[in-house]
Amino acid sequence: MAIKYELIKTCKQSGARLGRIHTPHGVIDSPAFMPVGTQATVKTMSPEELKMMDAHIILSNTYHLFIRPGHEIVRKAGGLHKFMNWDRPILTDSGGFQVFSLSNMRKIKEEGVEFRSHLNGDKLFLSPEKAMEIQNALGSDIMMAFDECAPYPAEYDYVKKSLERTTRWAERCLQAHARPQDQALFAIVQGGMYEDLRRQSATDLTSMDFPGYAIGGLSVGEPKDLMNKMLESTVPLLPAGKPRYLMGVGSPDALIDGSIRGIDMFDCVLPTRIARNGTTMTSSGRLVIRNAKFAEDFGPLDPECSCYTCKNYSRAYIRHLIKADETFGIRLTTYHNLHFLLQLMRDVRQAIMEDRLLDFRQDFFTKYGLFEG
Ligand code: PRF
Ligand code: ZN
Repeated sequence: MAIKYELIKTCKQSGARLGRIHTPHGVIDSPAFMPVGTQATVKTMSPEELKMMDAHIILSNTYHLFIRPGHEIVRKAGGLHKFMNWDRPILTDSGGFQVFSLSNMRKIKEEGVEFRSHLNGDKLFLSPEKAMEIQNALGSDIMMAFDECAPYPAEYDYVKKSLERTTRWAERCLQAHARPQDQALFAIVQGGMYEDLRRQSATDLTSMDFPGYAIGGLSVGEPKDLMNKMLESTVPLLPAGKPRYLMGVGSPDALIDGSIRGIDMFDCVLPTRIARNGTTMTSSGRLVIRNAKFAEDFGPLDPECSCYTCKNYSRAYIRHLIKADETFGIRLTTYHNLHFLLQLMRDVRQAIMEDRLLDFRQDFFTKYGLFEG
C-alpha cells in the first residue's frame, strides 16, 4: 500500500477526525487543505514559500499537464516532484472534472471522453487507461480515478447512468494502474444531489477496496445545506480506516463544516484565485484591498495573522502594489490567503484534539461574519 491512514482521535463534540496520512513523500496532518498547483506551480508561490507556510501537500492536474508540457516530458524530468522541485506529497486530479469545465466540444462515450484542447483546439482523448498512464508518468503520491462530475441541476436518470459509468471507469482505473506500490489511487463517489444515488455510488466503489475515497460532484452551484445533506448520507458509508477527500471545496465555512462531517482532505482554487484580484480572507471576514479606505491604512492585512505578509507589509503598501499591477502585490495576498486557510486547518485540528470543534465553529463564524445556523 502506497499510503496509510492513521486515525489519532475523533472529536467528542463534533465527530470530526484528527489523523495522519502517511505517503511516500511524507506525512499529511488531517483534516488538511491542499493548495492548488494546476500547472505544476501554485500560482506565484515558490516551493520554499509553500514550505514556509507549512503546506503538507499540493494538488496538480492531469488535464493541464497532459496538454502542456505533456506527461512524457515530466516523466523524462524524473516525475512531477523533481520537475517542479517539490519533495512533499502531491495529489493529481484525473482530468475528468477539467475536461467538463474547460474544454470545448466534448463527447462522452463508454470508452472515454473526446474533447478539444482549451489552448489550441486540438482533438484529444482521455479515458480511464489514459488518465492512469498520465498520472503514473507524473508520479503523484495520490492519483484520482477518471470520473464524470454531473452538472447541477441534472435529471435523476442522467445522474444514475453517469455514476454507473463512473463506477465502471473506476474499475478500469484499478486494472490499468501500474504503480500501486508507490501511488495510491482514490475512487470518486458521484451521484449528484440524489441521496440514494450517492449511497449506490459509495457502496459500489467501497466494494472495490481503493486506498482512499473522494466525494465529487459537490460544490457545483447547489445550496450549502444540500451539500451537507449529501455528505451526511455518503461519508458514513466510507471505510473509517481510509482518507476521505471532498473535491474542490475550500471556503472557510465549508472546510469547518466538512471536517465536522468526517472529511480529511480538501482543495480549492479560492485562496489563490481571489488573491489575484486583491481579495483577502481575514479573521474578521473578506477584505478587498483595492478599496480606497485602505489607502492610508498602515496596519497588516489581518492583525491576528502571523504570516510573512502580515509581519512585514501594510494594507496601504499592498493596495498600492495591486493597483499599480505589480506582481509582488499578488504574491503577498496569495501568501497570506494560503497561510490563512492552512492556519484555519491547524486550528481545526487543535480543536478536534481538545473536543471543541463545534465551539470553534461558532466563534469562527461569528467573527468571520457568517450568519449562524
Ligand atoms: N471530480 C473530479 N475533480 C473534481 C470534482 C469532481 O467531481 C470536483 C467537484 N467539486 C472538483 N474537482 N475528478
Ligand atoms: Zn497574513
